[in-house]
Amino acid sequence: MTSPLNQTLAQLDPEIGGLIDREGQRQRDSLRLIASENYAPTAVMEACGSVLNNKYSEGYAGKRYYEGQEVVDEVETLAIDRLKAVFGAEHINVQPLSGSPANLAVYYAFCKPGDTIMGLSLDAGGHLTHGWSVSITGSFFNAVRYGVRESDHLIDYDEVYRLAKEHKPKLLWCGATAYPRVVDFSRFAEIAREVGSILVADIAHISGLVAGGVHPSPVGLAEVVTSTTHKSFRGPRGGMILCDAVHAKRIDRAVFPGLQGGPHNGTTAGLAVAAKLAATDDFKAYARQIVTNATALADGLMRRGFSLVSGGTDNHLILCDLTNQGVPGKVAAHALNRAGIVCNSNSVPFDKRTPFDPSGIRLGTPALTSRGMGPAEMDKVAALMHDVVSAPENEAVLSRVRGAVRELCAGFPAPGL
Ligand code: DSN
Repeated sequence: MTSPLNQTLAQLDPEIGGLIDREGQRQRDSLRLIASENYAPTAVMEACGSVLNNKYSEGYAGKRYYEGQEVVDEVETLAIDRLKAVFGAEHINVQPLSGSPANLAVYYAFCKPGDTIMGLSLDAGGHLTHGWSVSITGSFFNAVRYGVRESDHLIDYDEVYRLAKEHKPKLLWCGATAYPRVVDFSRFAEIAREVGSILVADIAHISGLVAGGVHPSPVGLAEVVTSTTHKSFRGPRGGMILCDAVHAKRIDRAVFPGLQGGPHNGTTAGLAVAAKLAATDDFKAYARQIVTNATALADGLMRRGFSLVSGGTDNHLILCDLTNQGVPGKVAAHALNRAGIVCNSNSVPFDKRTPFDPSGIRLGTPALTSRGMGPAEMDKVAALMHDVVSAPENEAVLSRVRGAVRELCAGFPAPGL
């Protein structure tokens, strides 16, 4: 009999194996519009689930605490070199376990508790770790928040300048999780330079677009850039920090030993694979298609009466304000999910509802684009979404849309599963 240590998942734990199969089926059969999700390529998944899982590697290549690092050092160095070539950064740390730990490491590198920092407010599209009150970053630091203009939902750079001049933050954060427009990194850099702040660009959502050349890069403008690696970049679940050479030591020390122990080496290998893919012309075409698809989806929704924050999109992301449809975001997101269209409810700027029961839904095209869908499919998706949001409690509509979603998905096999 095979030892339990050598049994497959299906043999040893059919309960968990079955749940993973079910999740695969869900990912195959649904239209995944969560803006931060994607389908990691097969080779990335393979690297993540490899023997590298078994190795501890505190430290950095050539300077580790445990023996047996000859392979891991090469893996980490390759990941860094490939990412440097993609992003043109002077220094890269690939060890942060995800986006929030990457951001926390930046705080740890440059700030003391009580220091003033500044970031985009969560309800205007920022991230928790940009100084929101319930995050450690909003309680350990004096967080000043800027927003978007009520008239056009765009970042008000004059307000950023005014607040930065008044508060002189140690860190000025730019970047967002729910901002459908291009971020003007040059303007942020000017402001940071003038007030003496370190500019940190969190490009978690758009790193694939930056790598593919369809969103301006903050590298060379922001002294520090953070990102997750699994969103539009289509790599493993992880994080990274890019920075000017002058900050390399501080950032590395903040990640390890400051904040983390051993890196997840399988993830590092997966990131190296994703970086290899990101350097190709195919990836550039993919990034362009993400934006083309988001524009097509936005147009299709607006033609059907949806109101979009800022009136459209420049990137991979769309924020719908459902107030005029009289359907709360959560009700819409739940009905859409039942019909096989998966997104998340989301606050919209100046939302009158609560963050847990907001007025909007957030959509993104990285995952559907990975399936090979194009503008024609985006229009079909917009039509199906309209059907559901117009009748979120009508079981017959939900069931009809569910069938149409299955049919659409069947024509565009999901990669990496
Ligand atoms: N959870 C991510 C998102 O969905 O945008 C941010 O960390």
